[in-house]
Amino acid sequence: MTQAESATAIRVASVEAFRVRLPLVHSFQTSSHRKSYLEHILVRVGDGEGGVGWGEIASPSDPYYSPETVDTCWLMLRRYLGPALLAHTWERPEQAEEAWRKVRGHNFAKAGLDIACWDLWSRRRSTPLSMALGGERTAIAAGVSLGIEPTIEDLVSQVNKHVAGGYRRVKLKIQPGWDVEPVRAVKLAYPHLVLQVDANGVYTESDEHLAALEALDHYGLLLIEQPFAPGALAAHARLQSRISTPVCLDESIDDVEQLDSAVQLGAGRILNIKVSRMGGLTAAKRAHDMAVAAGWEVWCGGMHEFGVGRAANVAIASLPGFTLPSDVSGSDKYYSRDVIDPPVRADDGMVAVPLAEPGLGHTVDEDFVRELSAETLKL
Ligand code: OSB
Ligand code: MG
Repeated sequence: MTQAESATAIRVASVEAFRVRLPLVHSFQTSSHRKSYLEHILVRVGDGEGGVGWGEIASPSDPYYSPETVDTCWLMLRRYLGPALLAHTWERPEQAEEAWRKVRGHNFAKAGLDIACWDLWSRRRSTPLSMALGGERTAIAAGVSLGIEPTIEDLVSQVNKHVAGGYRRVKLKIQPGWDVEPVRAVKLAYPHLVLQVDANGVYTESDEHLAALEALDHYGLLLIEQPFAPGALAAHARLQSRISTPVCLDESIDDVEQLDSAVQLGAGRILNIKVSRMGGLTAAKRAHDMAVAAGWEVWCGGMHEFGVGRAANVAIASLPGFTLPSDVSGSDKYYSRDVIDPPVRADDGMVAVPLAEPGLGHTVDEDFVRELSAETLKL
């Protein structure tokens, strides 16, 4: 980088936010109810000189998968994070997060602003976001995450649909009572399918739960994701010492300090990096670098992102350490119409990295976003 380039100071002059609901093409079960639509926050930052960047806050509406919700993110954005960014001057997108350095937690809300700053910066430079981040891949291997279905037959038919759609690996959500049986049924139907499971932290070290987790060790799974509660690193380490399937952490890891503890304890061998959970692209890249240095494999997880967050996931997943298939499926797995044009597409299980366009590489359909917004905010 030349002296002149590195000296270009940026100050975000406007922050707008939109609470957007998109209907789901296939409803899914959460801890409390079946969801038929999702509400995320889209963030638009402007540099006051015609430059624009978009980000997405993909927090769920309820606090079962993340302590943050769309309501708490909206509040944090309006009250603290947006004003902090407006008061901050930065040159490189890695410096944007210094604006909210003093704010503890609230990674999902921070991630939305961080993505928008990366998009703004890379559009100003006419650089694809993937390249700005140091990405090397031209396409990402796409996997799907399949929820708990009413019956095993429903699950196998979901697997069938996505295998037929070309996806490279399948992740099954599990919970006590829905673990060995669905895995066995799917393995029987698709013996060569690359399969992994995700428990979202609902198992304990009870005899019954441990027996189920140990039984899963015999199905050749790629990984077992987050069997125990987020804070239970020691329990993950004990399980990892007893099974040969790699344990993968998701909810346990919000920052590099927690990742360092997990590595020291041997609490797993694989990290699910979510841009949202880590607090943005800069933080996700930091976690990627640390995990790779520690000999852990990483892959890119998702939070059912709309197009903006999905495009950011594609960009981060192009980094060299993302060696396992990501939860970055095509937009059409979740939404019949997305907020970006063109939508993210998986072709034969691969999502192309948009290397011919600057920033996120997709145009945000602003009219559609405004039309769908239940509430908007301008700072
Ligand atoms: O644990 O990975 C998870 C979605 C919401 C909350 C937690 C998780 C997920 C997913 C979705 O698995 C993956 C996707 O975006 O396709
Ligand atoms: Mg998970």
